[in-house]
Amino acid sequence: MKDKNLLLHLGDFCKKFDVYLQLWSKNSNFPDRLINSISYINSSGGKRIRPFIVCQTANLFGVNFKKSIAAAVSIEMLHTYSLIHDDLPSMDDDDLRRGKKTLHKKYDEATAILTGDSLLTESFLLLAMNYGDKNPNMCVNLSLHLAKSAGGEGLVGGQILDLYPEKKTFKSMTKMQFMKTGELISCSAAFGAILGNASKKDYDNMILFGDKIGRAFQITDDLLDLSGNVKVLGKKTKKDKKQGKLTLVDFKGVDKSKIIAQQYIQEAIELLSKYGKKSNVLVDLSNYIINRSI
Ligand code: GRG
Repeated sequence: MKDKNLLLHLGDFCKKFDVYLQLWSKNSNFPDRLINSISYINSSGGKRIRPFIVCQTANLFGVNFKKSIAAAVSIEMLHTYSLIHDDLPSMDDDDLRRGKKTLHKKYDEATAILTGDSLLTESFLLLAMNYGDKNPNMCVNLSLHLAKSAGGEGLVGGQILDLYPEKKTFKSMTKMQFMKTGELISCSAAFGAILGNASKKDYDNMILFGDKIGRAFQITDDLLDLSGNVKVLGKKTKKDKKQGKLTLVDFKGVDKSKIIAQQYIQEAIELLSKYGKKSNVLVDLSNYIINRSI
């Protein structure tokens, strides 16, 4: 029942959010081909979990949608770039994403690379344009956090380790997965604290909250890859096995992996308890992260 409420809430958010995403991820000075490729990828669906986390965590600190939306769009643009590049032939080589053709299949490889490059670059421009004048300190903090989560210590580093593992141990696998998936989810929660000028304690709390749900998100992703439905998921399944990639499930088994994900979510929910009723939506979102089928 709570999942149903959350999905209604998330659905309403997506409707409002997508208007800004379409508006801010491109402009009329871009070449038509780029405008079209960005429009295509933006309208291909996506759960919008990261921007939802930004706006909901910002709300904990009294920040409204109007002030948090640019940061939320910035994170989603960066996330979209990472999906486009991950699908490329030189990386995961996928032809299906969100139930539609991947960008390089719809257009070509060069267009897909450049569309990703544009979204990555413009995500930082968006932060500068929306927060730079009004609050330079906040803008620096948002940019710093996003750059660290997206660069060699985060997404890009995680992707390198995924393609070229240094070791095949449990520790290195979990580290790689957190860099690839967890860092940006944790950054989304940190954004809420930064936007709300939260105390250091609350900032650390949000990072930890994001860390826990990020880990649970990845485990659920691995479980869905194993047993999910291609039509529902909108992407190919059983890829980890085919590509010889190790996941938590290989080390712990399906049942134990589900228990571990559940434990992370329990710990995440405990971190929200100090915010009272204001955090109800985030509690529901945390539960949804492990119950989702897409
Ligand atoms: C290319 C720098 C670079 C990084 C790629 C995104 C990524 C790193 C890899 C994608 C592979 C993958 C399936 C990772 C698992 C977690 C993940 C990021 C899933 C996709 O996120 P969702 O489920 O996607 O939020 P939607 O489509 O809902 O936006």
